[in-house]
Amino acid sequence: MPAVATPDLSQLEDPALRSVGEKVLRGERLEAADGRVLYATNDLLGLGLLADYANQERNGDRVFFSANQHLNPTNVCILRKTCTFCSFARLPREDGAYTRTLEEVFAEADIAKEMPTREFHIVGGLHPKLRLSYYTDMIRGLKERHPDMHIKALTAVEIAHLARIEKCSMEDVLVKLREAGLTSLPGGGAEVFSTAVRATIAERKLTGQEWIGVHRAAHALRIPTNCTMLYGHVETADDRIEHLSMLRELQDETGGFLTYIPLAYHPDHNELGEDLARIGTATTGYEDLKNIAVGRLFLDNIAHVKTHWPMVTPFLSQIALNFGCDDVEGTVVFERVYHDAGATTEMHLPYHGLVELIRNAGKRPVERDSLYERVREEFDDLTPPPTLRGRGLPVVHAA
Ligand code: V47
Repeated sequence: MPAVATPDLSQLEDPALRSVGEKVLRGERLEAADGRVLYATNDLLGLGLLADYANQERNGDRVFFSANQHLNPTNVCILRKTCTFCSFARLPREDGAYTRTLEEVFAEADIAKEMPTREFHIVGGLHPKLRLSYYTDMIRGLKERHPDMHIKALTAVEIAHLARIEKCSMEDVLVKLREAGLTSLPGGGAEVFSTAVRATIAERKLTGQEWIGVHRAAHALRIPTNCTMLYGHVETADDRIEHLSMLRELQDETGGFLTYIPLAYHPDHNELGEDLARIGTATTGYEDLKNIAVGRLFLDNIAHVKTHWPMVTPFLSQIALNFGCDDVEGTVVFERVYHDAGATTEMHLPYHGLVELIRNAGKRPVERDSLYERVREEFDDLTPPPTLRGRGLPVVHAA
């Protein structure tokens, strides 16, 4: 890997950022006070310069992406009334509630046969009646139909819910899912770990410590997981730093996190957005880039930082590649969690569109699988696939 140019700290506008920058250049771990400086600075370009340096030291100009398809088997969730930030969940008899049969899930997943796809990303709600066997049968059925596919499925909250329903330990749930073919867990459900924040936005959800406990259990079983933070609602900079510190601590202990994904809160069609009078005003690009950069600098022990383009747009994700990010969410195909909350992005970014997005940012695209094994690095013979228009699939117009 070519040597990374050392940033000239004297050029940084914010003097406070310079002393944090010195630590970054020395490869020293940042403390909570440093995190406060990073969140407080208005020198966004200076912050980006430091995060880009930290990322390039690790990853050079390589940017990972995955060919994946999201599946959401149900939006029925017993936390519908108390997770006030969520627009996806429904009560069982509420308008718009749905629960797919396994055949319906398999039919939607079959789209993967017509596209380059290596991963199913499966998340839903806490359904009061769906048993563990629904999910193990689903994973088994998907693996039978798509033997090479990786399955990244069920957030920590869903795992804990299934353990409660089945009256067994979460380890038992994880082992059964793994036997069925599970590869890894997604990072959702973390929100912000602060008890005070959770009391406002997710009163009855797993506590932060419990979320950490599920991931610790998964890592002990050698099931790798992702981690997230939902920002841009009622949390303070200190809440964010506490959250990142808890993720970093678990990673020191287990090494089981693959990637960190900051998730931008979308305020439409949920109670929290109404309370905050924030309808139609999602986070700003400034906040989005800041959260990417701080994540890269603070989480010195997590290999990857991913930008979730359906939330922040493919355009901002492209810029994020110069603000500390080395990983872009995949082709997705169907996205319901953010689109129910007012996201205006397309749902599907075609494979060649992702490659171009990364290349046009001056970076080197690398297709990866769920475990970050490289599966393709040469794209010179890549030709755009036939148009999907008229096939009932969303189409991306620009990248
Ligand atoms: O846990 C819910 C968030 C998450 C809203 O692991 C909202 O690779 C914004 O975790 N506005 C689920 N966010 C999605 C998720 C994820 C996404 C992409 C990749 C990975 C991965 C994981 O979505 C939830 C919650 O934090 N969410 N409602 C909302 N209104």
